[in-house]
Amino acid sequence: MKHNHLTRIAVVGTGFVGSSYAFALLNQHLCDELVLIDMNKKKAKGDVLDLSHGMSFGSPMKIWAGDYGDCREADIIVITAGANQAPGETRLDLVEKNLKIFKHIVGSIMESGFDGIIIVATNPVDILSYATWKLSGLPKERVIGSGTLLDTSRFRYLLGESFKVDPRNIHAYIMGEHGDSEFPVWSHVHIGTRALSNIIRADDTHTWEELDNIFIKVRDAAYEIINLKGATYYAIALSLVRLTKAILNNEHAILTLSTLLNGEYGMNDLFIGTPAVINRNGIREVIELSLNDKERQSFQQSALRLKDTIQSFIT
Ligand code: 6V0
Repeated sequence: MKHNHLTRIAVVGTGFVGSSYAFALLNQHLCDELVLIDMNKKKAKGDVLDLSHGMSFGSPMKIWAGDYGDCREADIIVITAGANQAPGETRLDLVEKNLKIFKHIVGSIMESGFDGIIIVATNPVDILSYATWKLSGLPKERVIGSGTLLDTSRFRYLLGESFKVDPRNIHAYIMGEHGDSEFPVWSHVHIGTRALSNIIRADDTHTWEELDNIFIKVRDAAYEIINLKGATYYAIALSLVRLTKAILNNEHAILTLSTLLNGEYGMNDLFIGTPAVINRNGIREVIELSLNDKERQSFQQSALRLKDTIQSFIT
């Protein structure tokens, strides 16, 4: 990554998610330059005007509606372009449509001479992150899928509500596919400093049935929100800002992201959601949690589902 220059972020796809991310960036001084790229250039131009008019209240930055040539100088490119889930459609249903779009987008990004970090948010995010890694030829640590970052945040929020503790003091992870086969790592949940299993043993105000329902709410949250208002975008935008911050500030933060497994958890050649350490170079390392038998089985099933899709559509 380049140093001593203006920090540039490019967003490809300024729909609900891309424009919400741009808005959230404006509220935190994370970059000097923000380029919005969309095949619907009118939409990108409209967003640039609308965002720029709030600049005197947000953080100063240069924003413009650009094209792929502007990716060359970018530190981070966030891809949120593509079709989103229609009511009743699973994330995997989107594969074919979005793979086609990604061939064009990633090809154009790399033609610009881009040499930074790509963050992928478009669904199905694990499959499209793998495709981006293959299509770009970038090192694995510099292609990052948003993975189960949002699901983990939903999980922490709901656990926080249930235990009446600030979600930022809940340590809990959702792993696996960002989708129907994801799973909660109950064996590593800590409410503040106390292990969940100890709390349940000592206290009869919480039951496993209630906790299972919390996970079901997390897993099915996107369906619920899409049924209510057609799309989900604010929380994913904040998740992407959190990840951007961890990279640009060289935080070595632990976030649950979709990354290439290379022997970790006994798995190879797929992108899947796992806790990982993030710094200015991208993924520093995958954290291998010691999973119990049930969790290991869930992880394997989730991985198999992704592998099947990769084999059918990519290899
Ligand atoms: P949207 O509002 O339809 O925006 C998509 C944008 O992409 C539109 O502005 C299109 O014009 C643009 N676009 C389409 N094709 C191209 C192309 N070839 N080149 C450039 N731009 C193009 O969708 P929305 O913003 O709601 O969702 C975007 C993606 O994010 C979808 O795949 C969602 O499923 C996904 N999400 C991912 C989440 C996650 O946790 N990873 C969460 C929510 C949504």
